[in-house]
Amino acid sequence: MTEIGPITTTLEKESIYLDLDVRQEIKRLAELLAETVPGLLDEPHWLAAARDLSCALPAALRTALRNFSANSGQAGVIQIHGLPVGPLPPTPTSRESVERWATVPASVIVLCAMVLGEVVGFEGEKRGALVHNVVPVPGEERTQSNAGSVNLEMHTENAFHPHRPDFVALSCLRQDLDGEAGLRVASLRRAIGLLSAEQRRILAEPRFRTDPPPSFNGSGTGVVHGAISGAPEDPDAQVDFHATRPLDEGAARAMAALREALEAVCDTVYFAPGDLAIVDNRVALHGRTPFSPRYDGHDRWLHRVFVHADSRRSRARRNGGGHVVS
Ligand SMILES: O=C(O)CCC(=O)C(=O)O
Ligand SMILES: [Fe+2]
Repeated sequence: MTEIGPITTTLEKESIYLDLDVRQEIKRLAELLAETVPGLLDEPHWLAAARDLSCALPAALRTALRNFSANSGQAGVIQIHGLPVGPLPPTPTSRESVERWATVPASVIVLCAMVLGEVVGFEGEKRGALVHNVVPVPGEERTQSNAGSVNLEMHTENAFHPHRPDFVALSCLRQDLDGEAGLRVASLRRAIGLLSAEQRRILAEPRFRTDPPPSFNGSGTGVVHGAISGAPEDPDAQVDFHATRPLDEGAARAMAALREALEAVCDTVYFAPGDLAIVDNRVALHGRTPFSPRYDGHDRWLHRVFVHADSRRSRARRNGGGHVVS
């Protein structure tokens, strides 16, 4: 049986370094999937093949992902290093960029995501595509979207949505040349102990409102909700520091304290090509540092995939039982 390198479960983060033979096996499976008819990521037949092949991933990788899905740990994020990328075209620069073709890197992220559950897209976001390109877009620099390059505020992904992703997978195809762009991740599991009982009580009350982000092109409606919910000692988070508004002064103070606590425990991930980070969107928030795109074909390029751990829950919002949530 193949082995993988050290699994470090430090308080910092969980990082997995793949051995050469494991990497070769993943590459073989990704190439096989990339060649699977019709070679289109959003097709049910291709997705079925991806699901089957994800079961054939090297056991050590599957084990790490399966354990992460059961308990994402204090950090709420896992990093896997050394995945295949292959030759790349220039980094796209268009708005709403998505991957529709089953390339090797798109196949890799879908294979890993399928171990955690079902991949999903949102009708109001990038036309429901399952694999998104996270790239800087000219003219979008100052937007609070993943096409921007100013500081991207910490957020629960699609915080307004009742079926927001359970996991957000981000893989790196190309890193930014200046090494400035970092994925920021802050776990509520680490931050919760920094808040008073009174702050936690307020945060759990429906005193916050979140509207859909700009990427949803104005579709969807806002919701009033608690910023934290569930087990008091290990709550879920539902907050976007750009899109969520406190509805009264007490809520504003509690939200500011939450922000400070999350900042105090925040970690920054600087990707290299072949790195994959998976954020547990229930317990960790993420954002991005500012950086300086050049739009010369060599800019930072990530793929992004959303996962539902239990896709049955969103069935009423998935037309025809497909992978796109309304
Ligand atoms: O660019 C990044 O590192 C993360 C951007 C982001 O929040 C996202 O794509 O969901
Ligand atoms: Fe995000």
